[in-house]
Amino acid sequence: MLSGWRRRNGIDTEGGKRGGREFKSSNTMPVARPKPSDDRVIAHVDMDCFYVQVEQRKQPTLRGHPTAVVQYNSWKGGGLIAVGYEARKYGVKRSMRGDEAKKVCPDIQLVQVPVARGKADLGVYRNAGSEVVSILSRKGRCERASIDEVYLDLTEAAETMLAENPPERLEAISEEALKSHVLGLHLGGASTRDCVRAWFRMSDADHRDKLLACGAIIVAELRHEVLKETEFTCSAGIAHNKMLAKLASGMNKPAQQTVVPLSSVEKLLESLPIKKMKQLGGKLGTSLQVDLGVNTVGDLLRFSEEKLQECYGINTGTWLWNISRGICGEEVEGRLLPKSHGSGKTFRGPQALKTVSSVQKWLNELCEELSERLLCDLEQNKRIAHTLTLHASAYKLNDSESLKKFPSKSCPLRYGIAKIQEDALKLFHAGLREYIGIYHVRSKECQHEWAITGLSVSASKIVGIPSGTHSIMKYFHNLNQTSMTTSNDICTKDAAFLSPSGLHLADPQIDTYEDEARTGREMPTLYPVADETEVCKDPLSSRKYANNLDPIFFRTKEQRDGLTEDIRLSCSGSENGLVSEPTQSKMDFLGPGLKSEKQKKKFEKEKGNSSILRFFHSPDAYSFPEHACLKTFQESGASSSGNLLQENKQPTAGTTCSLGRNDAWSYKRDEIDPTVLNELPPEIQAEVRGWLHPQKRAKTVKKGSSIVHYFLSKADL
Ligand code: DCP
Repeated sequence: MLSGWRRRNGIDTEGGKRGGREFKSSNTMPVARPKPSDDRVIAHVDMDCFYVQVEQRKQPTLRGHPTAVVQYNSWKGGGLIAVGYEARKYGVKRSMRGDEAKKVCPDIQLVQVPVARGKADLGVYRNAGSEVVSILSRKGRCERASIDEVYLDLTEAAETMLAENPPERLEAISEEALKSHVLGLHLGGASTRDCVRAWFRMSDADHRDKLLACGAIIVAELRHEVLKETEFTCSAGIAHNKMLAKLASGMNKPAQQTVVPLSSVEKLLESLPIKKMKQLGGKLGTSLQVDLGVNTVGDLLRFSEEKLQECYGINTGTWLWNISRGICGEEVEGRLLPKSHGSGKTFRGPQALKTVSSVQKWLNELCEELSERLLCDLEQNKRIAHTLTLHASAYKLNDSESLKKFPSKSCPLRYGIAKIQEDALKLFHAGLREYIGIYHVRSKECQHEWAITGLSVSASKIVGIPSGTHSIMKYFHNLNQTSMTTSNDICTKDAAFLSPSGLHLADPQIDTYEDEARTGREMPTLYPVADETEVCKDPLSSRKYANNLDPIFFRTKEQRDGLTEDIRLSCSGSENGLVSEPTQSKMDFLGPGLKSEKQKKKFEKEKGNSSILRFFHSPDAYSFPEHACLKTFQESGASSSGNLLQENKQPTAGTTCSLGRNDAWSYKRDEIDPTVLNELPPEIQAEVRGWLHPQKRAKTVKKGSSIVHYFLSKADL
């Protein structure tokens, strides 16, 4: 009998491949044979009980008290998602409900996760994570791996230190560094601290060990800086590759660091339970146990690479062969920003969604959040996402096969809340059709055939926009045209094929990656749940095991924002007024006048920072109001080119001009920040300037270069 993983991934009992093709699975590791990597210095830094520390920093009175952070739902005191170390001493665990935690630790302080749009709002944690990342990235290449985890490549810094200021020549080694745990160090009667000092100062040590010693000193310094500047403690692992560093960072917590010299690797892996290894906590790990009798990583050494490939495919087989020897060629990616954004929510037990309208309501909320985060990303980092993906978990009512997975669906991402919402709903319908069958979708009874227990939307394939606003404009122009072609006939595809490695899950970055990785934290259920108790029992293990199970766990927090949406004054600001207060948006300078002194001041302050992005920020500024815009331009004669033009009927100075939606597009000419025009392409600048100042208006504007043409796709002209 095959275990689930092998059966699902097309491996037969003899270990061959079914169907004549190599399987692709969520557990296929994207591995080429790694280059020898034992001269690198890699650190993995992990914040200690991260959400708790963030809450304690917000409320310093919580410091020193047993504290835990609970999910916002009130059932049995809410689900614990982070437990402080003081509370852990009493036996409080993340798998507990608040009420249970109170029983074992009556003094425990339970802090609620902030809530927005009916779901957890992790913005405060995300921002705190960014603070830490900005400090940790000071000494080398830094990869933000999740909301509270970072990989650092400190090879260069360690080499420089070794060349210029090696540990044996240091007058003093910091206390923090001396507290390091160095695996495999023989104490020989001396105190640990003395042994560590001796290890650091060993001038005749192996070059690779010396590099690690330098790395450990650097990491201790960085951790100290994090503490000083943010008040957060973190733990770290220092090794020659990412896998070993990650393994080590969890070995001694909180506020400690562990070093893995090359000579200690074999021993470390020999007895390491297979399921403790990253990527092996789920079905693949189970398959190794059940099918191959592998219980520790060291047990894998019994199998040849060919055998492992035969059992699990080329990539996974090679990856397994490598990890059993402590080999990992994965580079630390220089990436401080998320690879994707996502927003998701679980609907447990009776909260499961059973109608399309309830799904749509929640999708709208999730898309709004996603859109908002995409807008922040665009504005702050000049990045744009290309792919929208919908993940859902569901079960079929009265169906013994209800474990069937709801297919994830993707399509090109169109900016704008409404577009994202519209596309997400289409993706949902596409998934539903596949999930329950077209016949059932059409039948009237389908309303009660399925239930959705988790929904998430995510935005991926995020790339930087080439510098220069002209490029930005071009970028969006092209994007818009693409959108136009797909909007009516959304082309969905399985999310699984988004990544070059076949599946999102196949990418080891995904499960550790930043916010999205923690997506699962909002959706800790994998499978249909009839019993809420069951679901809530172990959010941690659900999340961790989910890494190998269900894509929905990886992507809860992505999002896209909308250039067309109304935005808040601050991306990280309050949740209010996303759509209700267009006049408070950064587009005030295009809005119907400044309402108050405060607003005026803000406008003055922001004037110099004016950006074309503000233009897009206005409600429906980009994607939607094409026709409205066209109409009003025509009416006002604003454009001088093409058949859209009429004679000069430009508004006179000081009058209000409507560019479409009166509430958001009216403006007083004098209130327009001229710097925004500089960001438009030259030919458009000329046109707009002419339109604002008729007397200076350019006489000729190339046909087809009007602002209307600029913003509209050909299809609309
Ligand atoms: N988290 C969550 N839901 C989960 C698990 C975690 O929302 N099921 C959040 C809260 C955690 C943060 O992610 O504080 C980081 O998770 P970790 O697994 O790194 O655990 P902690 O940082 O809380 O503790 P540790 O010190 O053991 O790393």
